Amino acid sequence: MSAGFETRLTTIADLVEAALEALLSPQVRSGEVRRPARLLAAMRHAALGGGKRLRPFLVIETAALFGVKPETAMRAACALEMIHCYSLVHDDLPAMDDDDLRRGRLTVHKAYDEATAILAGDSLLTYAFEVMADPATHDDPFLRAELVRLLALASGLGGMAGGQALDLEAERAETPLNFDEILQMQSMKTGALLAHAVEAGAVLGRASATQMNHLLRFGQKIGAAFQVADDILDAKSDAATLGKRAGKDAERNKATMISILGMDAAEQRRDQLVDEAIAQLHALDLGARTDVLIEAARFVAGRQS
Ligand code: GRG
Repeated sequence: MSAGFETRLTTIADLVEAALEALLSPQVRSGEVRRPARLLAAMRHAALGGGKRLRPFLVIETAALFGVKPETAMRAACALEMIHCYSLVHDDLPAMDDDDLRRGRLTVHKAYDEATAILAGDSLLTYAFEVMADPATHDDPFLRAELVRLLALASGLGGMAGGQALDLEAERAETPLNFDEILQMQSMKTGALLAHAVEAGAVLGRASATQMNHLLRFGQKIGAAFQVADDILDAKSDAATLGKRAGKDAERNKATMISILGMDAAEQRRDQLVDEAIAQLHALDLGARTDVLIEAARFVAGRQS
């Protein structure tokens, strides 16, 4: 990772943190009756003070390809990050992955309680859509409606939540998923939100249909690379480095890219996906403007946590 890329990632993460902090302040907003303190504290635990902020980074940097300023893309970026944080809270619940550690801290249901964690996830999910739909996000109502529609598609039945359902079903099934089924499940569970990040940036930048096509494929490829990298980290790393439990897939005898392909081929596949992602950026023909997204693709694959 170049020093320039690292600085940009940190700068944007700090801006996202500040924007989320403002959205999750105790200040009651117009249309709200009250912000219940314990629920708000649980939402803040889930959304503030941790995470790489990869999805907001991709929204902001994709929009920047088209000259959109970070502050103009920030609310769409925060809405997506809130959906991501909600998914982590619910994924950690006893009914799902039953984890105690996330981002190096106690999971929300451990730090608070299960009912509060469910409600914190619900409230982050609904707040994300409120933020996206708000006129402050963009002055064009049609563009806002499109962002809302695409975020819903990425998060719901045919996207992240659906992918999580397929994953849970597979854990309880007698026959493990095959290669194509894993690909599909992962493209929904993890890939959909990452692809949405790039898609939302392209919508904000009013990308042409051809540009949108290349960027969407770029998003899908890095989503797939991210998940292979996640499987590799789960197998190779430890809780101290990851900030969450490691070795879960093997413990559960779960079918992953590694159980099917083996470690070496999984690493090759991850690198090939990164190359394919970068090829989509070259096809945009935007010169050095895409350099930061090229580095982002490499970062997704090479991350250590
Ligand atoms: C509960 C509806 C529902 C969905 C859960 C995304 C998901 C579906 C569960 C997360 C489980 C998981 C750990 C999947 C692996 C990929 C992933 C999303 C890792 C965490 O994302 P990072 O590395 O996390 O971007 P940070 O903490 O940096 O934001």
